Amino acid sequence: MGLPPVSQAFPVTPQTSGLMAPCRFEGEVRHLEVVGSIPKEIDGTFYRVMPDPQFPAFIGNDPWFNGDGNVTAFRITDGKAHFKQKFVRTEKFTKEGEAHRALLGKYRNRFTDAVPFKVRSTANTNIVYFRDKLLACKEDSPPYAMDPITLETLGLYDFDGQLPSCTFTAHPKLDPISKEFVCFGYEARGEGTRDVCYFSFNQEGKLIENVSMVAPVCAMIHDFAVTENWVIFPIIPQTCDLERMKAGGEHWQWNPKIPFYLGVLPRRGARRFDVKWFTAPNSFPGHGANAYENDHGEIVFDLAMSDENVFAWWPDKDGNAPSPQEIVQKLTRFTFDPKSDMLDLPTPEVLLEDDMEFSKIDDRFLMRKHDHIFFDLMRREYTNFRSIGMKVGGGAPIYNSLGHLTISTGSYDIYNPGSKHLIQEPVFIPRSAEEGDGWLMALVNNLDVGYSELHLVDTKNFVEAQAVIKLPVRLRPGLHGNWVGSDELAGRT
Ligand code: V55
Ligand code: FE
Repeated sequence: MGLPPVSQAFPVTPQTSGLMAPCRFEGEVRHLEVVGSIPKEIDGTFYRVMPDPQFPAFIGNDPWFNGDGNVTAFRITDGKAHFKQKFVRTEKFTKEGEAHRALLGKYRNRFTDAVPFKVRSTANTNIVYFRDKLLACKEDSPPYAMDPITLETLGLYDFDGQLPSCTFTAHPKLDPISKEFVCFGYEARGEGTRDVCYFSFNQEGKLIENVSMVAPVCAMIHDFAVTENWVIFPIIPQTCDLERMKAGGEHWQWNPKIPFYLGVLPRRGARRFDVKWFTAPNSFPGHGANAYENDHGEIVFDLAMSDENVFAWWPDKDGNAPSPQEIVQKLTRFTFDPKSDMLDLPTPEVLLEDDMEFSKIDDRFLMRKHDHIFFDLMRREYTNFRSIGMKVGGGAPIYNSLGHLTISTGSYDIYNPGSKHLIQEPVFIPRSAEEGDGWLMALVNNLDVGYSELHLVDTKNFVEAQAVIKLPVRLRPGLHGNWVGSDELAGRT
């Protein structure tokens, strides 16, 4: 078989050098060094995943988004921290391991693969706990299930044959009250299709909602939002064209000519034609913080928004893309009546002018009114770029601080881990029943020493870390993670 040649070394490109050099480490380190102290009441596991290519790609300019999912578990108990890391055994990872080389081609373009794949998932975007399993998600495929203790891959997961879509979002949401697992898939009937499938599972794992819809365009729907009565689908103006893919081109192309579409569907008992596609001027919807219904029955939806194409490595048809420094995402609030026949959305309110992303709320308030939002923040003046030895870039998001916004009071706290430190998505760990009372935990890249650290910050004392947990390795920038309390894991044997 004439496979395309491939190097055994990663190219010295922004995607695979400096901070972005692949980590590729699997293993376990018990009793990590702790500077400061971890409160004994914290008992659970912080799971996160990073794209981390096992092999150098055989196609040029492979984006960070196409790396193999490598899952990290930080077990925190009795004031101690333990580390475990394992790649998801996807079909891609396994076949490439057997062949000793990359076989999967371009991001979400099977026409460029060296051998056929049944499932192209890299399982690299989010790691979510549902019932007794961890689900390693990539939005182009069903999830892979993993054992939450050993991180062993159990296999592709189709919810006991009930999964009604070819694809599964990387951002499913668990209703903290009903424990319903609210999900969707786009390109749900195959690549290039405009079909969107909304579905949910109850606590027992039974499929209880299943609606098939058609979006106005075939474009990326990365995150979504849920309220008590509605489901909301923000469409990123990155569009797909099957003919372009067949010609060996990119799955995505930025389209500045289409509006920002926001699909709104009743959450329960909806039918195919109940979806309404609201519109706003062309812009880029990033990750959501939360959505809820206010006293007037309006939807309040808080998310990161940008006027620019945040995924600049997929330019428009003329090759135009912003440079990374031009891209600013702001915490933005849409308030609108889902029953309105006026499909153009009212102008949103900008809650913060700072460059931010990766917001988290206290998950116990998900789908209901929240008052606290935590997020990653970039204040360029906090970072000593000249003294950071390690190159940063390659498409990974770069943030240097954590923010905490209290909406009712307008109070805004900032935690900065240091002038040579970059910070990844935080998770919130609750302490009392009060919304937002607890800790944030986030992975930090200490570019001074080249290793990674976990910072634990009390939300009531956002000035300095309560504990800095040191790792003897450098982890790559990752995407998403979640905190799973030991009480939630206790159900399993
Ligand atoms: C995102 C990440 C992805 C992806 C699509 O952050 C969207 C958004 C890591 O892969 O495939
Ligand atoms: Fe995401």
